[in-house]
Amino acid sequence: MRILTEISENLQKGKATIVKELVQQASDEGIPVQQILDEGLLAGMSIIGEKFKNNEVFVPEVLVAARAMNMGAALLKPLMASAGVEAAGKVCIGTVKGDLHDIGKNLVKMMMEGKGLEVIDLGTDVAPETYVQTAIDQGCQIICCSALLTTTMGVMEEVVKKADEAGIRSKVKIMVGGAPVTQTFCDQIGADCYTADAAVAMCRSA
Ligand code: B1M
Repeated sequence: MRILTEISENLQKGKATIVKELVQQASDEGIPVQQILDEGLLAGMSIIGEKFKNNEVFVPEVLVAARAMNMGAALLKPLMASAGVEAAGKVCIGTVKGDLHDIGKNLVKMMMEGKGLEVIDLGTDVAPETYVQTAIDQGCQIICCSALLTTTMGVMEEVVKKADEAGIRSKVKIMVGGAPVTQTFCDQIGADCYTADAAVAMCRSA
C-alpha cells in the first residue's frame, strides 16, 4: 500500500511530523493498526537498523529515525491497546552502576522500541539489584546492561549473580553491550547474549 511505503520512507529520512500525519491518515482510512505498525513504521526502522549495521547511516540518522518512529508509535499506542495488539515482550535497560554514558544505551532502547518491545529505561548508574527487582516487578523477559568504562563492566557479573540469587535466572535473558564489552567477557560472566551495536541488539531481542 502506497501510504505505508511513504510512512517507511519518511521515517528513514527522520521526517517525524510527516510520519505522524501519514500514520493518522492511514488510521483514518481504516488500515489496521498492526499493518500500519508492521508495514509502515517497523519496516522503515528495520531498514535503518540494517543500514546502521552496514555503516551506511550513522548515529544522527538513527536518532532522527527513531524519533519519527516514536512519534508515529505514540499515535498508535491507544489504538493498539483497543485493538488488542500486545507488545512483543518486555525489557529493562540501563547503564551499569558507576557509569554515566547513555548515548549508546538510548540508541539500543529506541531500536528495541522500534521493534515493538516495551522498554523500561532505568537510566544510568543502575545498581544490580535494581535491574533484578525491576525484572521481577515488571515481568521483564530481558535485562539489558550497557557499560562504556572498563572499570564498570564488572558490574554486569553482579547482575548475573543477583538474578541467580533471586531465582529468576532461568526466566530472564541477560544481554550485555557497550564499547569495552566482548563475547568472551559475556561468556566469562555467564550472561546470555552480547551484541556489538544497537542494530544487532534490536535484531537479537526480537
Ligand atoms: Co566518556 N569515556 N568518560 N564521556 N566517553 C569514553 C567511553 C572513553 C573510551 C574515552 C577515552 O578515553 N578514549 C573512556 C573510557 C576508557 C575506558 O574505560 N576504557 C571514557 C572516560 C575515561 C570517561 C570519564 C572517566 C572521563 C573523566 O571524567 N575522567 C568519565 C566517566 C563518567 C562516568 O561515566 N562515571 C566520562 C564522561 C563522559 C561524558 C559525560 C563527557 C560523555 C558521556 C555523555 C553521555 O553519554 N550522556 C562521554 C563520552 C561522550 C564519551 C565518548 C567520547 C563517546 C561515547 C559514546 O556515546 N559513543 C567515549 C569515547 C568513544 O567512544 N570514542 C568515551 C557513541 C555511542 C553511540 O556508542 O556508547 O559505544 P556506544 O554504544 C554503541 C555500542 O557500544 C552498543 O550500541 C551502541 C550503538 O551501536 N551498545 C550496546 C551500547 N550499549 C549496549 C547495550 C547492549 C547492546 C549494545 O545490550 C544491552
